[in-house]
Amino acid sequence: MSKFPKNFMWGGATAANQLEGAYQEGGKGLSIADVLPGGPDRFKLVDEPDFDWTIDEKHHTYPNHKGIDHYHRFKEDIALFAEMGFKCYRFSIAWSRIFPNGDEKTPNEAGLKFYDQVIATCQKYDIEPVITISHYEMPLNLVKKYGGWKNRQLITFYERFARTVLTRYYKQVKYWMTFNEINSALTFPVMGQGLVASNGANDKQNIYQAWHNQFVAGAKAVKIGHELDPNLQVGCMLLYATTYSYDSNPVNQMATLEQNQAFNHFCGDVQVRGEYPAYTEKLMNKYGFSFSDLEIGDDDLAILKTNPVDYIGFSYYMSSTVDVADSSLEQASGNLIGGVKNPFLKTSDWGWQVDPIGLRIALNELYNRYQKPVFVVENGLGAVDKPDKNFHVQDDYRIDYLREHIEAMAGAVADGVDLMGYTPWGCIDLVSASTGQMSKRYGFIYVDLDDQGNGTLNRYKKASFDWYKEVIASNGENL
Ligand code: BGP
Repeated sequence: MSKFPKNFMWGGATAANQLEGAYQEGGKGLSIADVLPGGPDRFKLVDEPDFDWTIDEKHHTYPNHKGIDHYHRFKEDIALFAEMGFKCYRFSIAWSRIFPNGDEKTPNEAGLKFYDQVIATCQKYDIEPVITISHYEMPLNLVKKYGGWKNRQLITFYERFARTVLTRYYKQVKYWMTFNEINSALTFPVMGQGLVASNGANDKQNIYQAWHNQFVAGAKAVKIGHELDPNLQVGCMLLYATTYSYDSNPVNQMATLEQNQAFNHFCGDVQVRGEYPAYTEKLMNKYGFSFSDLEIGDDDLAILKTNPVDYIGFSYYMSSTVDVADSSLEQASGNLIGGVKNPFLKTSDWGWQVDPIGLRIALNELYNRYQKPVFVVENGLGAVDKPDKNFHVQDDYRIDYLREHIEAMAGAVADGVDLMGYTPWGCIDLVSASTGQMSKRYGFIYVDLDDQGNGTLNRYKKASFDWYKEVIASNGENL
């Protein structure tokens, strides 16, 4: 008998701004992702106080403008996913294709037509679409004119966007997520919240205010979804980094508990339980403000309470290790949420600490905390692939990484975790979120495109393509 449930959702995940390209076609407006320059300094550049939002083609590349041209090649790409046997495909809808400026009343029909076709192509192959409503992309106008998510008016704009896409697609699409990695705003508030230095990203109160507005907007999307069809599954999406104490020093253990509350659990607690956790005031006091300083609408708390999410989607790439007692310990440079180096773990080419057992722990922690189904909607190894002269990539390192994480998921299922599925990140090579470059690749499919935007854009199957095909066909038995 397979270790995974019969209807386990094997698939892959992408995000509109990282693969579609065609950034000014079909009536699409500019999004925050379109003004992020490529390269490791992309967040620093956009965060300069005098950043003027002008696309400066002379000095910077903008990889998202072209993406991997999925906008024109989605049929070919989805056919390749089908060849691997995908049961589901997680993708996002570019907000700026549907509402180019974010604040208009009428949606852009050409944008909706594009996703009609994407969804129809999935259906042709019996692939279940899983849609992230907002994935690190929001109309630039909402950032410039309204200051991003710290402004309450965004609730109305998001509600309109969510209602538009839910109403259009609820008959074809059962699985939805409200905001990608909502908790990541604590470390990078640019992409998800539209907060940059010039509109107060350095002030933590803005981040918590933005979260509150997103929680309410997300709860409204849950409500709309359930009104359309009570069986619709609308989930949250968290960036989960299993967090260890470096040692048994109670001081480190306490700091670990607090990091878990602040990073891994706060956003999930509100969205899954429908109320702010008991430790909310403590988190806010740390930054010199109080819950009562936030702008909370009369019905907000009731809306949160009555519209919790149906499942917990999360990304898992690495764990984090906390030490506050010994300042001489080496830091884990590259790890998304910092911490010290864990001597038991290897690191990826980008310094992310690879930890498959940490995924089993994450699954247990999340499921036992909330008792709602969990879904690993991102996981994978960003690596520099070296194709041979026929463009074949022998990515055994990626296969090893994925195998170990799938084994960890099987362990969690044996632990009793209700696990819905697995959609490894970047199932086709796409633009990296943190570097804005192509050279950090995750895919089963190689795309001939380099960091300067040169290449044929042709697609080639990597060794991991056939391997994953067999994993799916055997429901996780043949690893
Ligand atoms: C997550 C994001 C994705 C994605 C992935 C890999 O944080 O949801 O959008 O890109 O991480 O990150 P990166 O591309 O920086 O390697």
